[in-house]
Amino acid sequence: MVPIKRRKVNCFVTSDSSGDRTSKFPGVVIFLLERKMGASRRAFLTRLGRGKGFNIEDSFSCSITHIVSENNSGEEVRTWLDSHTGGQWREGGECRTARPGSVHLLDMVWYTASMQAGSPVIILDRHRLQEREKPGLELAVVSVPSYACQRHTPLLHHNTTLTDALSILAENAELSENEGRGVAFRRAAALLKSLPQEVRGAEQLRGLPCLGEHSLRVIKEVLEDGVSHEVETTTHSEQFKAMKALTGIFGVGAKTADRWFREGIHTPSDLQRSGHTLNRAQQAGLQYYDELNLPVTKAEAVAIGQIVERAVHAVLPGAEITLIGGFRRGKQTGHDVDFLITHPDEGREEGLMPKVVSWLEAQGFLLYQKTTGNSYLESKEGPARPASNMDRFERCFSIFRLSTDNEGTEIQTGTEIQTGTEIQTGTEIQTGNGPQTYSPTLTNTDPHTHSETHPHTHTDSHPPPQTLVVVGDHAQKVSWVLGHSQCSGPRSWRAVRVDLVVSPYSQFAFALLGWTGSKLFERELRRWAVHEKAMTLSSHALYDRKRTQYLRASSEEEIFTHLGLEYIPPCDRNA
Ligand code: 8GT
Ligand code: MN
Repeated sequence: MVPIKRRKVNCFVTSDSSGDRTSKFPGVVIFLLERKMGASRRAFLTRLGRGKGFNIEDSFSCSITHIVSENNSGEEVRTWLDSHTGGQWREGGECRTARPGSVHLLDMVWYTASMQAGSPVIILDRHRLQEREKPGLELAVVSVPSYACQRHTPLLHHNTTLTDALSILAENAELSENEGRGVAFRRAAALLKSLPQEVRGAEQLRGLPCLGEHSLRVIKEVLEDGVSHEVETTTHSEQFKAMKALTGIFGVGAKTADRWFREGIHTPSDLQRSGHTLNRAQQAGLQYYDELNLPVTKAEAVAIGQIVERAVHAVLPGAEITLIGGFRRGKQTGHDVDFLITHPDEGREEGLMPKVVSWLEAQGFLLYQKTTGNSYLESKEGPARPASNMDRFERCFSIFRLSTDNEGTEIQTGTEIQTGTEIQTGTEIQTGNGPQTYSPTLTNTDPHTHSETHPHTHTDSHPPPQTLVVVGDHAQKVSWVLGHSQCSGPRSWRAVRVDLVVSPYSQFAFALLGWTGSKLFERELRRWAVHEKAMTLSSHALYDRKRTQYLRASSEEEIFTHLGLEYIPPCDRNA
């Protein structure tokens, strides 16, 4: 510990000494620390900065906002300042009390970048002075387990700049159908999301699993330069932009989008003009393109949950409905809403989906739906690996018509949807813009408007559609988006993608685990099961290949136990 000397030295001036020098950048008052820099280099850098209109002070004073040093750690600079200003530079010192706000302790890289830019650049993490590596940091890092399903991965984490960069490369690889490469980037990103602190230097990554050569290169580039050249090139590439836009159409996968791209189709409008024959899903995807690319809020998810609940209970009282997918992991928005439906009396759930769909269609809640039947059968050999990750539950891919109107008669269902994350209906839901009150209301809407916008699933014999209503800022945003879409004008409802899955009660825990995500977390669970436990995990069952038997479970916790894993709650599965 360096004793803090309560003395003023001649380089510390308490008055604002910057007043007599004009600056192009008010609010930025720089002090170059001579320590390790040397007097002549300091003089040169001072002249350079002043020549570009920067305010650079010769002595330290209360007006200093940016302290720049070279080859010093944060600790060294703080020690120097403590001993030369008697602690006055610190927040809480007299100096700072007179002029609140903390001083930026910066490395020379910030100064040289600002000189190059001709103005003070935004302070990035790599511009700040590095702290000396704390003992134990690497130890903590080395103990990070290598499977994402062994780690806690919260929604909010410390390394978003790095994970955003890696996610773009993952997305690009997936759009190019390079699955292996996509997974490698996703694993690297997932590892960074699970770290308890921000990564400031590549040396902190020593000994960490999941970081391949390519990912490491990108991470280092972002740490050093703030951006990655490859990520920049990707985001600006015509192909990436087109592939994103085209796969953003519901019903369009990477293969189809790539074929269209090669034909010169880059946007949904190009596709519309092309005269291509589209299947029913793609037609709906194109028709509701803007809305389906607008995030679904939690409030909207809850409102849809109420509709689903009414539909399910109308045809099978006692059935249980659970909100799954990203919303169960605590996400505030999603690209769709996923529900899992079951009934405690095994067998009662059979054939449920067509009845639920009929009810929803009759009430005018569906703009599109495609239902697939249950094709799962346990075999002696164990669950066969499906050709894709698709499971074989009774499932309905749909597009709901959710009212954003403010009028109507309020209804109370008095029941709750199970979410696992305790999202309750009828409660205040916090959004970025303050509390959003949910008042689901039942309204009759104009059947004419409806049949015009949806030619596929409705006939004139249907009664006027009814919709639940979402009230709040989002409703305005929807209207705005629609006002700029190909629709004839703003309207009082939006389209939302909804997935419904029906599971037999005995498979419910597996379905719940399999459908909660994230996709990478699920992939890692299955990889762990196969490679570490000689088991096969699916959304239907867990099969022990050594004991040649299925392992039953009635909760997610039991499945984690069978797999020899610590239980990870849904909010920590955001890998
Ligand atoms: P979102 O906010 O973008 O909607 O995020 P999400 O809810 O996490 O993603 P999603 O694409 O809606 O998928 C929800 C979960 O369901 C994911 O964990 C995904 O792995 C899983 N899932 C599918 N399709 C299938 C499937 O066919 N079978 C199983 N078992 N899981 C699936 O998306
Ligand atoms: Mn989802």
